[in-house]
Amino acid sequence: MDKTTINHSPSPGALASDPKVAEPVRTEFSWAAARAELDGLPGGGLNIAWEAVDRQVRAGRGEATALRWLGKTGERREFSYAELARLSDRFANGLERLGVGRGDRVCALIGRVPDLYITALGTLKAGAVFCPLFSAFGPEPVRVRLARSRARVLVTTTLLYERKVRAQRAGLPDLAHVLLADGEDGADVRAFQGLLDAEPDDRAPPRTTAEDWALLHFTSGTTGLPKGAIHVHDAVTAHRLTGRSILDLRPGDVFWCTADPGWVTGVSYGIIAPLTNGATLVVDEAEFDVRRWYAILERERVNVWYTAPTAIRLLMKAGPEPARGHDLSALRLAASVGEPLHAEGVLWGEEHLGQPFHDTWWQTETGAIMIANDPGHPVRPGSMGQPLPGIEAAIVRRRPEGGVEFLASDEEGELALRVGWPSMFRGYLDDEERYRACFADGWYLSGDLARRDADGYFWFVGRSDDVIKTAGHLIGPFEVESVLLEHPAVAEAGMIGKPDDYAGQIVKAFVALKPDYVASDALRKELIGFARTRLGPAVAPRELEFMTDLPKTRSGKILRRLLRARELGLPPGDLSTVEGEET
Ligand code: 6R9
Repeated sequence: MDKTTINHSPSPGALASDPKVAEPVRTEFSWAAARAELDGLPGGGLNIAWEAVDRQVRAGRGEATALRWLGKTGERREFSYAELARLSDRFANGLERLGVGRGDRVCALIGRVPDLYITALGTLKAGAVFCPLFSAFGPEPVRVRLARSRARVLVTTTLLYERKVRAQRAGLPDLAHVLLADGEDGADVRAFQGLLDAEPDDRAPPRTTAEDWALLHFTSGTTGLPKGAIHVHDAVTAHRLTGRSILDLRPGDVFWCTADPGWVTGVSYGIIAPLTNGATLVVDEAEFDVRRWYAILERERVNVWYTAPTAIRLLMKAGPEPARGHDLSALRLAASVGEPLHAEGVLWGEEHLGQPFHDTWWQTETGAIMIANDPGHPVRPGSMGQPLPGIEAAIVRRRPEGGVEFLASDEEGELALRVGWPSMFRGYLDDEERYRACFADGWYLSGDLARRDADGYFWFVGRSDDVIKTAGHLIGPFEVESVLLEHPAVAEAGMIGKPDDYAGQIVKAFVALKPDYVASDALRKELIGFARTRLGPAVAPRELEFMTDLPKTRSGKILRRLLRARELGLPPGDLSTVEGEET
């Protein structure tokens, strides 16, 4: 069967005619077999960075290009697997000399530049924990994450340090070392390059075990501060496998993942999956730009492309003209993640890029792709696809007395996964209670609402909580609302996701003012500006509306559900349930 064929009809009959589709092959799968395909460390144990680069060098692929970096202003730099192995060894040596090792957190607050990749791999080799911070975060999200992770090292640039960290350094007692990618040694900082230069090229193999902590990814929930999801080195088993089986990555492939490594996709699939599969990683330092993106796809002869619905919608908005005239014949597979991908986007890919987008579903907590339109089956446009081999997914309802109840085909409920895959998060840092609340009866409860059709395909319905996805970034209401509440004019603040044609949702805030303040356009602008300075443009509200009072429960909790209903012009619903809503 042609793997790019789109099955336009979601009727069971259309699939039943194809035995490969009706009977997904998942019986022969075992995680132990997937793990056995990895190299492992010479003395036993497992290490993500070793599997990503040293494994390729040992397999005779040291001269192959691991990383092809495209600078904002046209520079190009290539790093072979052997070079990345050497540079990450040096960084690991440097960390060791600074006394940083097993379990210590190393944060990176830096754009898409080669030093970021060296930092990630070197940190993992040193047995420390790599924690990426999105470089477009403002000072407040950066401070919260540095403090919560108890970071010992921060790799950043002079500009980002001056703007977002320096003034708060006194409040970060654990932060012993700040390494500047573009800076000199100074009173409270060091030059990243200087640290590398002082170290030898080689190093004994890492000594990590499969269950040692490797990655810390902050993610947001409805309440409270961001949660640090902990992943272990064994996650590489799932990264490598899904890179091959879902993204179809083969040695020598040119792969472009457009996600920023400040978020989970940019690490799992922007670093680990492609390198462990021997692909060449294309990294573009610049932000989204329609013409630039088509030019990259063509010029770099990208074989496999992993991007997101916001970008796909922006390409669609630009129309077919910019795509025309580009030779995209190298493109073998296009895939999408992070937000709902509608059928139109899938079909548009087929028509204008020559490949349909394969939707994939996963989360920070799952660490790797769990549900997908895999390359071996026709895409079912609009559906997230089917659970991967080794993954058991179900649609459930939480029973009030505890435990879960399984729902029938086509019923909407919470998407749940049976625990036990290697890239499952092992905890939320310092928050055992929130971690435990994610599980019931041996199932991980995702917080997403979905349904499964009679053929076993999953369809996204929405979120069961108040987090929002804007341009693919997951934002928690608490972080935004608490910053607004710091402004002297603000008495109450509530945040919702407002539907948007391109970003999926935008952050919209509702604000009630303190008695002495009067709502005005100038004050609205001031509040948005205040939030942007503190939170950064990716997180701050794009819209802000004044209200006399925000809807609240009897205990005083803001009812964002009613703010959403108001925004969409929907009836507020049954107020008796609202009154009882205390969670
Ligand atoms: C990888 C990543 C996770 C949330 C997830 C869901 C949404 C992800 C999706 C999707 C619809 C898809 N999401 N993939 N929604 N269709 N194919 O994005 O991780 O940032 O933790 O976000 O993103 O709501 O729960 P993360």
